[in-house]
Amino acid sequence: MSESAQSAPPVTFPPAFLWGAATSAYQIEGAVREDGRTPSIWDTFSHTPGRTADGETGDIAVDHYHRYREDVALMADLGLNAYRFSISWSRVQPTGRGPAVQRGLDFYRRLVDELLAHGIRPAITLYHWDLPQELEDAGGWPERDTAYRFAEYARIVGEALGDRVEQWITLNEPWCSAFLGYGSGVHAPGRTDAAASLRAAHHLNLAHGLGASALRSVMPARNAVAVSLNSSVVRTVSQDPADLAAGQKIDDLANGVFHGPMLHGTYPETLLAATSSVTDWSYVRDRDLETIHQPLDALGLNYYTPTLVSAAEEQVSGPRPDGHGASAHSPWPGADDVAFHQTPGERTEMGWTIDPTGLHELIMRYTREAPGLPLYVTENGAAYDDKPDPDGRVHDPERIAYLHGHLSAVRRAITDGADVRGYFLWSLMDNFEWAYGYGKRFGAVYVDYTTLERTPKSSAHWYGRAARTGELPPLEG
Ligand code: IFM
Repeated sequence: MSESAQSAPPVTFPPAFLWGAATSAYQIEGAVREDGRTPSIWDTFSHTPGRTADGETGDIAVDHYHRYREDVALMADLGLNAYRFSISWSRVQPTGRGPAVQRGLDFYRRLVDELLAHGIRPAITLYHWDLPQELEDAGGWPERDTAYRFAEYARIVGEALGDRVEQWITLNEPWCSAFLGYGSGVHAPGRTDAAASLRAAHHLNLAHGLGASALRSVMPARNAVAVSLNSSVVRTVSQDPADLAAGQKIDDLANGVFHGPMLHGTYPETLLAATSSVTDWSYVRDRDLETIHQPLDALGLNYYTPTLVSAAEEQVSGPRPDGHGASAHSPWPGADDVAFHQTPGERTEMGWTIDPTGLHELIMRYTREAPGLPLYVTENGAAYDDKPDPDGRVHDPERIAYLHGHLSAVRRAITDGADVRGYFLWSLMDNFEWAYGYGKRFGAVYVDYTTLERTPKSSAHWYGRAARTGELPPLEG
């Protein structure tokens, strides 16, 4: 550890700050055929040969469906005061439409009650990528009807849990659903159609707007409705106009395509122009933008690493080192004239460069874009190749350093005037990292995938201490 980190003044947080951890249903629950649940697009995708590392699936995952009490107790022992989890849509509405399955809702009710009994504030994400397969069979997110189905589902969950859960997130990282799911195809449903990915983006936006009003129509007014965006911090290799234009294009495709309509009620003109060879946007109907532009109570920011681009010397299609998995198809429609570069610096096991300044930049950007809107870091964390010592303990000083750096960046942003109310570490425990399977460990809690035994890593103890004291403990020596 550097001397400056040792001797730096303590980093302290406001007393009401939320210290949470985040997970998502398909990544942790398992029990995929229990209590009426039907396949989601991730069940289908992960069971399709060649789609995930070693053909791994979320069939068992970390068996949270059966071990949720143990997992809540773990969080409480560590001292966390908030937990963000997602609902499996096909557990609640197996065909993606029509009446709810009570057993599915009951599971989440039990989980919420367990959290509340331990003094942990639940934050629900309604959609973390696991569309019911029947809705994909009917066209998926490129189809407008999927947005209406989402609103119906949002209403059902809001009615069931709105009396006991105050924090609600409509969508998690719609960029991944649209562009990795329908563009590059590295995520479910694995389609590779640039025009469909932009249609999907619009219907995800519409789903957010319709879902937010459906939630508000059935929930107490005190509840907060938000969305979690994986907004990119886009940097360019130079200030050359061609590189700046490349940066603008990626910023529009990563950020403006969602925050434009959600926060400002409009798609950026530069986005419409840049994608005009891919789509004519004729599926954006009158009043859609008004519907999407719902007042939000908070904004969730998910941050891992910045994105570095330049103008491409020649047109590039296919695989690029943009950190979003290998595919012959680009997740960036209309951006074949942009080149992606590896940001210099130390990297995590995902190959993602560690740069806490990006988190500060992101928070300050949204402080300007959406003045007065409370912000939460709804995901931030790192994968490392963690292994237990012979004594069974798991030491992960790199993750502690990562958390220290990023939480310090959050604190700097608060000092600089940002209204950041909480931080959710990704992730509570090791889990199914989508197309990477179980090979990438993001957890603060280690999971032995043979026995499913949970062991808090040293980062979990470090983070728990931060949560209990409101102050970052020193780095491990
Ligand atoms: O595991 C994912 C999560 O589901 C969404 N955000 C990024 C995480 C790490 O890749």
